[in-house]
Amino acid sequence: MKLIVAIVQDEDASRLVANLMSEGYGVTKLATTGGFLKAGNTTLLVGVDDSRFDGCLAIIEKVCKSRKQIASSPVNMGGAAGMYAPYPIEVTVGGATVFVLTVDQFVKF
Ligand code: 2BA
Repeated sequence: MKLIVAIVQDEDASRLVANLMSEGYGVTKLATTGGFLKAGNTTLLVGVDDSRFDGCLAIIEKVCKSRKQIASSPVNMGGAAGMYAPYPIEVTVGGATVFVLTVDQFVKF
């Protein structure tokens, strides 16, 4: 069994959960925040049997789209006090960042 930890964009989260649930996957949805953009994203936990692992990844790949976003990066303007000005940069946020963990044990009480 595997535990899939998938960080996805909020815009894709509801459709992804609906697609996974309709295919019989169990899903836990967490509201999370990206460290770089400091914007909300969604982390899904999906426990899957090995035989259904590829199918789960295929759904994540199909539903989640990469998008460009503008981030404000502080730029040092110099000076003794260290003045910073926001400088917009474009970043491409991936469709999904996926970690796969092997599950040693799975119990429900
Ligand atoms: P954020 O940390 O908010 O990052 C959003 C996007 O900003 C990233 O997209 C990447 O394109 C860009 N980015 C991140 N750090 C950067 C940096 N130091 N310099 C320039 N650009 C940077 P993704 O790579 O697709 O990541 C999307 C979200 O997935 C991340 O949101 C974070 O929440 C999560 N994530 C990505 N890699 C991770 C990792 N190794 N461990 C834990 N979470 C991760």
